[in-house]
Order: sequence, then C-alpha cells, then structure tokens
Amino acid sequence: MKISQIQVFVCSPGRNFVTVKVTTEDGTTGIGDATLNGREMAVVSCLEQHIAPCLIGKDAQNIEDIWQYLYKGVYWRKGPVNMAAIAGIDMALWDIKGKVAGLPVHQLLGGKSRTGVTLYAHASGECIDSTLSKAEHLINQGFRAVRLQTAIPGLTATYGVLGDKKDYFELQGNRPLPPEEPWCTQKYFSVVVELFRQARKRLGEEVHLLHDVHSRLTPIEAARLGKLLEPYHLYFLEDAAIAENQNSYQLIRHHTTVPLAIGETYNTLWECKDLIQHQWIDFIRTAATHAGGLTGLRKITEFANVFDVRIAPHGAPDLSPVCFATHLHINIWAPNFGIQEFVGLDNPQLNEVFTHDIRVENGMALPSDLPGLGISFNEDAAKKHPYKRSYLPVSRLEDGTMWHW
Ligand code: CS2
Ligand code: MG
Repeated sequence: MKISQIQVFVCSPGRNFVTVKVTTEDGTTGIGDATLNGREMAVVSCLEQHIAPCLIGKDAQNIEDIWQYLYKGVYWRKGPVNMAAIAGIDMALWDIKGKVAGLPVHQLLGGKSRTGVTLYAHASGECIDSTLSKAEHLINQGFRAVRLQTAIPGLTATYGVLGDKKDYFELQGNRPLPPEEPWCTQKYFSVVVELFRQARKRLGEEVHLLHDVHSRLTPIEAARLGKLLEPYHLYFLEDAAIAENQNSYQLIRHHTTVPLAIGETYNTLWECKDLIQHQWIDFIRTAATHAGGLTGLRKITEFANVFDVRIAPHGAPDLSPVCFATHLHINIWAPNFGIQEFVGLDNPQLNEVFTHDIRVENGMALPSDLPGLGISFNEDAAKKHPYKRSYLPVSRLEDGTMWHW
C-alpha cells in the first residue's frame, strides 16, 4: 500500500485547523490533525516542504517505522512543529489501517476497557455566581465533571473568560496580533479559593470539580494554592506552575494532596518523564496532535500506566475534531484513562467541515464504530472558511513584566 499523495489543508471554521490527508495507490485515504495554534503555517511548511516528499512511495501499513523514520531518523528531533507534523501523518495512517482492516481504531489498539469516555465540561464566568450557574446548567445536562474558571476582580481581562467576546478572533479585534492580558497573583488568590468554597456549597460534594491555573503561579505559590483548595477535593488542579524544571513539581507535591495535572504543551515523553516516573503528577494531559499522533500518545500512555499516572488528554477548541476522535479511541482502550476535556461539538461550521457520528450522552462520549478514526473532512466546506492569522493572548504582570503563558 504505497503512499501516493499527501495534501495539507488549512481552514478556519471557528478556529484555525491544519488537516493532513494521506492517499495510497489503491485510493484509500486517511486524515490527521496537525494544528499548532498560532504557528499553523510553520507546520504546513514542514509537511509540504520537508516531510511529504520523503514519504511518497513508502508503505502506509508500516506506521511504527514511518514514525521512527520521522522522529529518530532526523537530526532535529522533537519540537512542537515537527511533532505536530508527525501527528498529522500518523493519525492519517491509523485511519487508513482501520479502513483496510474494517475496524475502528480502538479495536486495533486492543478493544474497549470501559463503556464510555467520561468528559469534563467548562464553566467560565464573569463572576462566581455566573460561573456556578453555568456549572449547574452543565450538571443538569448530565455532566459529572466541570472545570470552573472565573474572572479575576480588579484585572481588565482574565484568560479563558471571554466576556462579551464570542471568540479569540473577536478578542484580537481588527488587528490580528496577540492581545495582552494582565496577571496579579494576589488578586487571583482572593477569588479562586472563594470560587471553590461556594461551588461545593452550591453544587454538592459529588460532582468532580477541576481548575486550570494556566501556569501563572510559581511552584511555591502553586503549593499554597493546592493546600488552600484541599477541602474542596478537586479532581485535579491543572498547570499550577510551569515544569520546565520537572523537579519543581516535587516541591508542589510535598506540600499538598491536591491531584496535579500537566502536559497539554508537551510534544514527547521526554518533557514529562521525570514528572511521571517520580509520581509528582497524577494526570498527563498531552494531546495526540502535539505529541506525534496516536503512536506518540500511546507511548506516553503506556509509560504513565507503569507509574499509576492517568491520561486526561487536552480537548480545547484549537484541536480539531480529528484529534478529539483520536483521543476517544485511545481513551476507550487505555487501562489508565482518567478523563477527557470537552468543549462541545455542536458548532455548525465545524460539523460542516468535519463529519462524524461521535455520541455524547450524560457526560460521556462514545467513539465511532466505523472503520478507521470514523471522521471525515469535507474539502469543499473547508474552502468556505479560509485561514485567518490568530494568536493567543500574552500575559504581563501589572508593572509590565512578561509573565508565563
Ligand atoms: C486550556 C486551553 O483547555 C485547556 O486546558 O489550557 O484552553 C489552552 O489555553 C488553549 O488550548 C490554548 O490555545
Ligand atoms: Mg489547560
């Protein structure tokens, strides 16, 4: 099954997505997600200029060898651009393998380990009251796990709370450059602990509550937050601090029993190997799209399983439904699956471009049983939504100091 063509599509049905399509000589096709938010075109160039020419004529069935060829075989290993490009190819090859076998990808991995994939939904509001009202609404819809984020009083903007803006394009206005947002740790502490105190009172003890710090704290501040949140027993506290020094999580760990999650920006096992093997974290959040596809994420998942670390793959709106579909196949199989982030699939523009039969009921998702990944890409619909340059906001302290993303 020789690879005869590799095409790369960029479209923006709400957010920018880079989609890879691999075709074999017999006409079988597979698709993959290679989206790297804010750096989309770098991945397109890597795929078109550097990777595609090397793969034409290779046997599409040898997924592992192609993965190693693109990872181990190159001088410049790792890196977000390279690993997203590998991811796009890798998912497409798994899609092809499933179609050839007549089996959904989770059956190729070893079958189902559970009846469905538990999701956590997002409740983000302008104040504690509106955040909790949104959480109640989600719980009434059947979600058993909700992430709570609330605007920080006294700051002009809070990451993840869009206010009256409908999306990041609107936040950037007519000038597509990174918006700047202020950060103040003291102001954050004054609202976040209160958010969870009120949440437990209003939402009860049973629902799983989660929170994302977006790496804005130092390790010792993160340790303090973990301790303060212990009475409200979070499912996990995400990205409490940057872990470029992986052993900084040892410090956080030694101070608090709050379960810790990290990893949405990681591209390989090497960025989380110490975190996992020392059991400094409880959940690894790496996405297939950013860590070398299904093959890359499976390697991380199996390593994490040895150390009782569970997977909780990233599920933000800047990962395409192809990534979400891939995660569902891994999640339904992985012995160490924890929870899947979910931001909804009911955007009509998105559903016009990516068609699938993923079911979401009572806060759980079911992967497709169709052969392959079970998702298709409509090239004509994609043309209606051209790429728009876009950036995430950057963060500065109130005195102007550049702060952690
Ligand atoms: C967030 C993301 O979903 C999450 O956990 O951290 O929304 C993240 O900010 C975006 O993916 C960045 O584009
Ligand atoms: Mg996050």
